[in-house]
Amino acid sequence: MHDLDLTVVAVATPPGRGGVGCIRLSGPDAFSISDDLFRSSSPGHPVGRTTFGRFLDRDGQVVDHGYRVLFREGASFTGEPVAELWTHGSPPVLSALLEAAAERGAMPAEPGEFTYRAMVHGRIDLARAEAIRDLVDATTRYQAKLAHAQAEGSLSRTLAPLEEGLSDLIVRTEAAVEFEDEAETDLKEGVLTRSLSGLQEACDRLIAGFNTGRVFREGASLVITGLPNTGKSSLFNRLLVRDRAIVTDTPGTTRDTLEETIDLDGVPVRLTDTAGLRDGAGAVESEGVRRAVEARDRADLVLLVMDRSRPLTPSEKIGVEEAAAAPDRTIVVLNKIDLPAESGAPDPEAGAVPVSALTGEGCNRLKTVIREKLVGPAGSFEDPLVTNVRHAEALVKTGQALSRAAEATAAGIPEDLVLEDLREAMQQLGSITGEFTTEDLFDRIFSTFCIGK
Ligand SMILES: Nc1nc2c(ncn2[C@@H]2O[C@H](COP(=O)(O)OP(=O)(O)OP(=O)(O)O)[C@@H](O)[C@H]2O)c(=O)[nH]1
Ligand SMILES: [Mg+2]
Repeated sequence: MHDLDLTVVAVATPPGRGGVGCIRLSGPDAFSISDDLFRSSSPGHPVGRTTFGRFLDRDGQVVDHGYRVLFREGASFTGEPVAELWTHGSPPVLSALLEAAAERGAMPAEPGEFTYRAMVHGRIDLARAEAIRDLVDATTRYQAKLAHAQAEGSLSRTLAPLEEGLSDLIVRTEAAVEFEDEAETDLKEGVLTRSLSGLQEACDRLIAGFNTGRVFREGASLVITGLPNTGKSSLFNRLLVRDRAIVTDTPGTTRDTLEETIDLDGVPVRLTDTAGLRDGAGAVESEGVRRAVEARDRADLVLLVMDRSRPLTPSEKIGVEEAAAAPDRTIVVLNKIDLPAESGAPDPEAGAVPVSALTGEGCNRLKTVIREKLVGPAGSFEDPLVTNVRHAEALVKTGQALSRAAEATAAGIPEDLVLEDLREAMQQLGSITGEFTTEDLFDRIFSTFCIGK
């Protein structure tokens, strides 16, 4: 990140062409640099409203017309003086203005530099900054909703009383250690234990919500597997609502794995179609089978597809038993229910989902079952507050330090040693909002942002 005395510039709209494009300047010279790039009949620096005018390149030639919006120091996203230039979304116009701004001393902003500056100037904390990145990166509406709530401070507000409670406990323990003989500072029997268990419970609740939160944020992988010709590719196409995979009546049609993402009511699901599992196939198909097994073993959830119209093979019967033993990871799908069942064909087992990939019958129920396996029944969970792995890891470490402190207290270990664990817990909790964070971590986090944000 640049020195805050420097003014930075970037295109804030996505790369490519569009109706409008925006150049954003932030820093002490944002207004004056933008003056050199903009001609208008309205004089001065009217803040907070749009002014129409013409935009000039480095040689003073008009390149476009549009609007300038100025934000005063303390009243902008970054907290610094900001100038936004709204042009047509034309790449040559935007690059001419970037060049003109650079000529007048603006530095090209690094990824996430505007958000970084907003954080340094106290406009937002680190957790909210990361949520803004997640909002920009969201691929489903639900992801966007969760990220927006966090960008507005839902997580930071929840953590604030925990931080306060912990800090209060540290101060009181410090006083008890420092003034050992004074009755006033003595920690009453059980106070430390009770406070610690309250804090621990709050951490545990947040971590529990994370498991659901992570699926919404990062998505889940779903692999379709089964014997050749059971209708895996037909089901893949049906879930995708598009003829993506080749379907024929020749067993062994699919060779390589195929991957596409679908949005299951807000849950991004990476769907993989695989080669039918069988021994003794040729070299190409055998490689497909190897990849299929690898994909299946890595998946969050497996759809084990069987042809319901004919008897199950011995290996399918084993598959059904294995699925029953791991119901969280496998859904048995009995396909081709539109066909009459041969004698010996399986009865729909408990937990198995009957469908017809050909007609679509049962596919909506299958989607509901998939979603429930991944995030639980609709309405069974509250919107998770923690969706970010970094935050969850910090909470786990906070919880561990708190439980070490509780164990030490229970074992009658002197309070000055308990203090070390309490301070560690505070350090971990504070790293979420950025209160205790190193420059190095900031660099790592902000490098995952896009330029212009
Ligand atoms: N009647 C009926 N036929 C189906 C259904 N699903 C698939 N089929 C047919 O079954 C045959 C095999 O379908 P695919 O989707 O290619 O099967 P697959 O499991 O991907 O096969 P491989 O790629 O060879 O492993 C095709 O002729 C499909 O039209 C279904 O629900 N009902
Ligand atoms: Mg196939």
